[in-house]
Amino acid sequence: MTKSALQIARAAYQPKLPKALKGNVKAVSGEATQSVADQEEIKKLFPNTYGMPLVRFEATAEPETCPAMNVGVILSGGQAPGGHNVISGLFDGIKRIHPDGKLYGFLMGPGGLVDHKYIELTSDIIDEYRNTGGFDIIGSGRTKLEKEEQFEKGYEILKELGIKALVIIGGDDSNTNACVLAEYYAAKNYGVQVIGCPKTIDGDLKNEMIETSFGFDTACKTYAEVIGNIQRDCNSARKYWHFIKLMGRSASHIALECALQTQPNICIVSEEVEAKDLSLDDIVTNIAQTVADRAAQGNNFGTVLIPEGLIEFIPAMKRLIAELNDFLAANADEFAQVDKAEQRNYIISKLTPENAAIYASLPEGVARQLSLDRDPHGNVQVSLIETEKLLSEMVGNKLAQWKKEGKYVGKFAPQHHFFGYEGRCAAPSNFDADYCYALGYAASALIANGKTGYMSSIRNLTAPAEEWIAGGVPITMMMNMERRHGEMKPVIQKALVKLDGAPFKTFAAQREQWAKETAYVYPGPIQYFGPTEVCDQPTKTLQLEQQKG
Ligand code: FBP
Repeated sequence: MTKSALQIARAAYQPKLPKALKGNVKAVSGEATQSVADQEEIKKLFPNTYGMPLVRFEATAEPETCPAMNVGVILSGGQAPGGHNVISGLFDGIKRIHPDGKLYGFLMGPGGLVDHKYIELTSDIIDEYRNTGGFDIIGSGRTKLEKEEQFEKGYEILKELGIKALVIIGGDDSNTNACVLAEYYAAKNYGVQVIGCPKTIDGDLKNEMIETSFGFDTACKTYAEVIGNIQRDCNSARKYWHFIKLMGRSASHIALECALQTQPNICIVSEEVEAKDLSLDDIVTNIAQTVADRAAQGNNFGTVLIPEGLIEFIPAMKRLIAELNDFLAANADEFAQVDKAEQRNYIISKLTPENAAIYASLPEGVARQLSLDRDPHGNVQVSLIETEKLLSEMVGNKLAQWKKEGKYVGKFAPQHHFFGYEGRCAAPSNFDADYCYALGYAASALIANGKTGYMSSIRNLTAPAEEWIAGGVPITMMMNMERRHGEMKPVIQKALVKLDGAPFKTFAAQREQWAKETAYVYPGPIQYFGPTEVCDQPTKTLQLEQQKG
């Protein structure tokens, strides 16, 4: 395989580990935990894994006596930079505990466990993937592990391979499933532990104990580089308005982080749209006003960042989507029989009058996108909705109207972008390379200490890696009850942007200035070698949340 010069140099990078994981490790238990909400219901659903204590690792001089352990690993859901380092950290951790330990990778996501598709990950394979982006070492998939028969099929192969523990690297939904599986195996006394790892570029799997999900750092830096490049182009030619949609599912963390890094003219934050009960027309009017104000100063150019989940946060649209989600979950088969040309009318005839009216008023393309297949977790696939085009079209119409009324003089030429896949497999930044390696290493220590139903946790992330705190958090601690597929289910609470949090407040304090002036910042590409202030900085979000921004 031909490798780039960076790939070759990067293969030799040795990720930094927290002090506590550098030698022999001792697990120290903290206080018992409880779920963030709905304690009684969650406790009833997870009798074997509820209320376990937090675990923190400490360095010790005492020898560890864990025998060789066989471990299985699964990559679940969307790619996120650093996944290969979680696996290499896990591998190195298993081998440190006992050189005869083995790591098996289940192929193409959770489906590999159910279908018994796996490979043994040897040191030759692992060495090929150290510090690289992507999930291609074993592939990923979105099969949802939720049925007893899947758990049993999985157990068959785990037993056959003598696997003591399974590590599931995934987002909130996959870690919820990891917890359900841990509970199931514990209830059945199967002797298989299940450990989760917090993955997702979206940044929405975080809480008091999980400071950030891996991949967010690299993905945001990759998008911010390209947004910076667009802004420099924009400020050079001075003739385009760039509408840039950013991945992130429901949460706006990616858009907000990119805004903090690049200072665009406009950044929409879905969580604010919802809190202020803004309509689609309000959003369009706000953008058009900024375009008009800048045009009045002779600036017919600018940038608008749009989080991909925006549509779901416009309250009227949210009500419509919630009804559509429930309706399509309950009537999937009937809907599949409806002729494509008739689907729009069919949906209109089935919705409540308020939602039917909104659905009918949407441009054809957007209406169609809203009724497309859900992902296996029952979510609308927001990345398929072309909000950047919807908004620019509506802004263009409004400006044309204002022009007629003599309220606007200027030129409006939009360009559209969607950044998502461009960043999900980037070579992990030093931060993600170190963080992921430590997460994998900590997962091996959790397994050696007999833990199940825990998520690997590395904290104190704005300090140098040496001082990071390694441990584990019971997954039930992060859970609450939410409506999914029309039913109340225990799930890990999604972390949306907090409007009273430092990242949003810092943005809100400066955005008027960014709208009027051209205050662009050009972050440039991720640097892997060089001075620490260029190479090792965590995201602005993390720095501001920990008050170091
Ligand atoms: P995860 O929650 O699985 O990490 O998803 C990340 C993500 O990139 C989202 O930002 C995006 O909405 C979605 O995956 C796209 O899904 P797909 O990879 O199936 O196109």
